[in-house]
Parts: sequence; structure tokens; C-alpha cells
Amino acid sequence: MKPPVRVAITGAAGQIGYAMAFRLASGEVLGPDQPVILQMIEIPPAMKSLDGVRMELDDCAFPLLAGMEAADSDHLDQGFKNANWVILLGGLPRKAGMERADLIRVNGPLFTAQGKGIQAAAASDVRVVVVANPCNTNCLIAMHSAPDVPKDRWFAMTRLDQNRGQAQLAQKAGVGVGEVKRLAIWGNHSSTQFPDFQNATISGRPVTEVIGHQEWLRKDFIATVQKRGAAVIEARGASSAASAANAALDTVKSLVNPTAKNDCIAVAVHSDGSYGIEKGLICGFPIKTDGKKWSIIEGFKIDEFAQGKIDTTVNELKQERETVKDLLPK
Ligand code: NAX
Repeated sequence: MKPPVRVAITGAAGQIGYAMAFRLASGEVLGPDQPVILQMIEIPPAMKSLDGVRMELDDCAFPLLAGMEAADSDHLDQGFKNANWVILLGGLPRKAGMERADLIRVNGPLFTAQGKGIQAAAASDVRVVVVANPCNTNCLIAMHSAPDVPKDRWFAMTRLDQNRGQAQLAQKAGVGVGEVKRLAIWGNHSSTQFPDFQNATISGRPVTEVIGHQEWLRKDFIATVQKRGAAVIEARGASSAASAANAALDTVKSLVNPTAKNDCIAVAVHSDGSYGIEKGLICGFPIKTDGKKWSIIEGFKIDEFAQGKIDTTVNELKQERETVKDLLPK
């Protein structure tokens, strides 16, 4: 039997946490022979609800669930102890009347504490996926609060945007979603993101050739993906949860398995200056990995239209960074 992988999850009793924990414990994500220990973290008032999640996990009798630990957010050293993966879901949701900048200010300091906690307690091979919004900027704050954790271990989630975009393209082309590949999500996980249909393929052919409808691709497709989160809230009365949990788990799976030659992973990572995007921002790029080490895929074609979209979303990332500059190193 392999040694267990420890996965720490903040906000584990929230909607995404509830949709995620059972799939991790089932072995579906890390493999059918890989035991998992879940380290679930919540704020003190939610610890009772977290107890309920633990009871249900017990009641699933998952053979691969090698342990469960619970910690409150005042004891992050315990919560992150020896974690190989950390999935950050916990944060305050945006309330009515709250601007994006307000949310950034409210949630930012939580990620300073979480970054410090990760550095102090997590395993030396820790990898961190930030889902809580604004995820790119929260990831930036946490990363800077953990300077000893290498920068290539930090990820912010844009996979839900990629999955959403693939589904839209597949439906439009009348093909199965598995036929859609190489859909990069550039920039911020926000309504400025650029779902890059120009480099994507359907059954190996350029999307722009298969779906000849430029106007639809440039306007409707982009807007649908950018505003999908709001559309789900409008329809369901609650924000995306199962699809968000699925995307976070897809992110983990994609990072531990080699990327197919004709595909890319959508995830936001620390920019190395590729494609002229300012170094240091946590920005969505097309990524590939051999299952151990990832890199930014070179050679995506960026025309004037795409460059305009990328500039807009990168500028938003710079503005967000400005909003939290007191939480970042001088
Ligand atoms: P919920 O409000 O259902 O759950 C969040 C949980 O976090 C709550 O149980 C809360 O008690 C806990 N929490 C709050 N502060 C905490 C702290 N300091 N430490 C530990 N736990 C803490 O939200 P949910 O729907 O699960 O969404 C979680 C986050 O994902 C939100 O920030 C949301 O905006 C973000 N999303 C990100 C997406 C992405 O694609 N990157 C898409 C889905 C989702 O909206």
C-alpha cells in the first residue's frame, strides 16, 4: 500500500467542499490505489457543520480514506500539517452591494495567514490550488506570504472556465465535449478572462474553421463563458458548486498526469514573462506537464483581437494587485 497523500481543504463544510471531499476520498482523483487523508479546515462557527461532513464520510466507508482530521481557522498549523495538497476554498462570499475591490480587501488578509500557515506546516512537496475568489489575487497574496514554498507550486483555478468553454463549443459544433482541445483561459478568473477560441481545436481542426461564425465566437461565446457564474446563480439561486468542485479536482488530476500533445491545461500560474505578461502576476496561461513539472506552452498565436482581450484582463490583475499592495512585499 502506498503512503497516504494528505489533502488539506479550507472551507470544507461549504458548498464546494461538500461536493469535493467525497470524490477525493473515493480514490477517483489521486488513483484507485492511493490512500488519502483529508485535513478539513473551517471557521469556528462552522465546526459543527464540518462534523456532519465527517460523519457522512465515515458513512461512505471509503476503503481509501486513511484518515480525517479537522482544524479550525485559528489553528492553521494543525490544519496544514504535512499537507501534500492544499485546496483553498474558504473565504467570505460576495454580498449584495459589495464591489469586487471590497471583496478583495475583506478576503486578502485571510490569505496572508493561510500562506504563512502553509509555509510553516505543510509538506516539502506541497502544491496549492486557490479557488476562493478573487482566486488569482488571493493566490498572489498567499504565495508571497510563503516565500520558502517554490513559486511553481501555486495555482489559481481557471479550469471551470475552460470546462464551461469546451461545453459551449461542443454544443455549437454538435460534437462530444471530448473533441474540444487546447482551449486556453488567459488572465483573471473574472468577467474579463479571455477564453481563447482562436487556438482551440475541435476534432483536431481549428475552432474558427469548424464554427465559421466569427461574430458568435467573438461576442456570444466569450460573453457566455465570462458570465456563466452569474447565469448559474440566477438559475439555481446559489453559486456553482458541483461544477466548481469538479474543476478543482480536474486541476489536481491534470497536474499529476501528463498532458496530451494536442491539449493544454487551463490554470493560473506565476508569470515568468511569457507572452509579454508581466512577471510575477498569477495569470491564466496554457500549461502542459509531464505529471511532475509543468511549463507554459509556447507558440499560441495571438492576433490583435486576442492581444486586446489579454491586455484587458492582465490590466485587471494589476489593479487587483494594487488594491492589496500592503499585503505584498514592498
Ligand atoms: P461557501 O460560502 O458555501 O463556503 C465557503 C466556506 O468557507 C464556508 O463554509 C465558510 O465557513 C468557510 N470559511 C470562511 N472563511 C474561512 C477561513 N478563513 N478559513 C477556513 N474556512 C473559511 O462558498 P462556496 O460556494 O463553497 O465557494 C467557495 C469559494 O469558491 C468562494 O470564494 C467562491 O467565490 C469561489 N469560487 C471560485 C470559482 C473559480 O472558478 N475559481 C468558481 C466557484 C466559486 O464561486
